Amino acid sequence: MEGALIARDKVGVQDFVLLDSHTSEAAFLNNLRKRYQENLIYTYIGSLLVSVNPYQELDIYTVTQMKLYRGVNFFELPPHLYAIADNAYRVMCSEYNNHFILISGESGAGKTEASKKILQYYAVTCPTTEQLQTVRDRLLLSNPVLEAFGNAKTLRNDNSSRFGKYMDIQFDFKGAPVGGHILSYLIEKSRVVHQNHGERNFHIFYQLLEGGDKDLLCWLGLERNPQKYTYLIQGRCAKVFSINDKNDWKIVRKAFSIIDFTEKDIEHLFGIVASVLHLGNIQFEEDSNGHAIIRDGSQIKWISKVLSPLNVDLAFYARDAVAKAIYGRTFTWLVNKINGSLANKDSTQKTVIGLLDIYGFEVLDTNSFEQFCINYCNEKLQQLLIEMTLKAEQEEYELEGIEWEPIPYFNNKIICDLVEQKHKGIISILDEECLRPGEATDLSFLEKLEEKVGDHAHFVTRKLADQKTRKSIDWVDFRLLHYAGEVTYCAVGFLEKNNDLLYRNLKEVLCNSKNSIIRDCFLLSELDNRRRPETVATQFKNSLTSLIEILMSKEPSYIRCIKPNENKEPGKFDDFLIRHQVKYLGLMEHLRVRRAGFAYRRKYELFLQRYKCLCPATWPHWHGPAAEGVERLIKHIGYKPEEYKLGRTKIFIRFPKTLFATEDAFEYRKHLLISRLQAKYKGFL
Ligand code: AOV
Ligand code: MG
Repeated sequence: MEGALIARDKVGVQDFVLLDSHTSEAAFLNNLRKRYQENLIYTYIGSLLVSVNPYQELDIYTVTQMKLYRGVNFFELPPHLYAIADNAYRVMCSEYNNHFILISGESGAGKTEASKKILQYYAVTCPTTEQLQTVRDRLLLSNPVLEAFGNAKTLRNDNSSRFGKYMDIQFDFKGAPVGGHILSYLIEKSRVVHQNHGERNFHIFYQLLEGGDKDLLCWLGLERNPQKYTYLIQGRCAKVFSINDKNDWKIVRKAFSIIDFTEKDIEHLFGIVASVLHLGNIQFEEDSNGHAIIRDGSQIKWISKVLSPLNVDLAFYARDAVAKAIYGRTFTWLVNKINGSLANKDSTQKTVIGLLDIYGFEVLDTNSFEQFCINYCNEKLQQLLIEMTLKAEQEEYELEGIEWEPIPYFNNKIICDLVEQKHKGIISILDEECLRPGEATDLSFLEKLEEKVGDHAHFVTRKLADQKTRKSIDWVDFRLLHYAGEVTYCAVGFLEKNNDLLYRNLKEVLCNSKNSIIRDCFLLSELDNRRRPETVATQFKNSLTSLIEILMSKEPSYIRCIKPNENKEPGKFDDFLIRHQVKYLGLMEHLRVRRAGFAYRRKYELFLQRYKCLCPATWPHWHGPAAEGVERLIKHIGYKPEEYKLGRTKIFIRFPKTLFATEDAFEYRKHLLISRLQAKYKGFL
């Protein structure tokens, strides 16, 4: 509070709610820019934190800083991730309830960094014992392992999360972190076999080649040069300036030993990574019957046998399907393995703080099924945020008996419905087409879309493009008007990726593998199961539905991350880009809701505690109920009836200027009291 007042002009206000001009977008951006230029990347909107990616190391994540925020009231220090983390933690400890911190924003905005910093904060500041050190280390080191296997360089972000992650940190009754559990969502396994220009495969491949010692590579039959591997060269950027694969490899190796992987596990895991690379190098040619045969017999031989009746195109397709299946399931195995090591075996009740860090909204040159899923996931989280913030606000007014006028906002439920509605939504239509093997194609899927959702306000295909947006659209594309902007999806591959089928005989081979991880991933019982497995999109939809349920049962905190420019450059505040994000993240609406009549609210006790020196009746002590004390106090300092409302437990102040005036009076009074004291004790000082 004080900080905000003193520094208001120089570095903007630290809470947008306190912007004294009206809540215009220009004023909002101005404040954000002012602060960003001073390297103040965090600003509040009430209790929500807005973060702008600094793209440089700032000196604000030290242990000293962590300790500073420990146990301190939310608004007493400059805005910080740590304040959000600490607040959730303190409420959890005192009210013994579960929390989650939702970190959202587009690709490259800083979500993963924020989630890691919060985890570090808990690791450093929470009470611990020697015994619990291992849990702490495992929690921390699960990150580099999952990032190695689940993150990759994309055009938007050099360390882009290609899977969604929700991590519960479990605390005992003393507030010590005693365990954890991770849920992962839909890893983008198509990246294993294909990367766009300027992008890489998952980090682990490069780490292994760059960092693995000679003996290991020799044992795996690998060469150090990534250029030798088909699966690593399509993006034409095996080396990335900002990534030190060799160093990261060391961290991952160390993490494995701490997370309790046996030498056998590690051996098998790298065996899998290597065999994916080998698979990618298998080339086929036609024999005299038009069947595929392997060009170079020295590569993995078994695949030749099981693929022999296929033609060359199908053989390549099957090869890639195996690589994707192996990698995707190994990733799930990895998450399970980490969960085993984080599991807390004792049955005493625990409370949790969940950290949600998913892949951000993304628009690429060509957007495929993966972007469709990622962007749908972001729609769902936006929807959750809208519901929970508005709901929470509404409930607060109701609870406090204050009249409430709803604020208009864009509700993206309409887009969520377009995607997920039973029978009518895009996923249902896609699933229906997947049920017509041999007949349906990506194009028939497009036609069905046009037929069934063609008149939806957020849907455009080529036929409809001219009427709706005038922007041209290719004949294999469809366009969705997402909350965060328009995205044109190329329908090619949607059916195949949604079906995600693997030839039965390939599965059989994998079920009988000598590699124990592969055997764990491909169970023989799967072969007996004649039921059609759920499609990828439906599985994803169901997992998101249960995620939302998990989150709705917990107390929320929100961090909204903003990407300042497209060039990953420090200090560059791209007005156009940021304005767009401020808009679609709904930050202005959030601010308006927050200020809906009442910009500021405080519990009677806290308000009285701070300002009691402004009224002779309450200073130095007020012995009655706090609410009555506040009433006396504000009467004395002359609040007009339209400036405030008294709720059941809190005072609600309508205009920031009222509060500023009170705050200024408080500062003046404080100085006066201090100088009086100084004068009185002059002789002693
Ligand atoms: P994301 O998680 O939001 O994107 P990251 O957290 O990976 O984005 O951030 C992208 C990059 O920005 C990082 O690798 C850092 O270089 C830089 N960065 C982000 N936050 C900070 C910070 N607080 N301090 C310094 N540098 C930072 V994605 O996962 O692509 O949606 O799928
Ligand atoms: Mg990320």
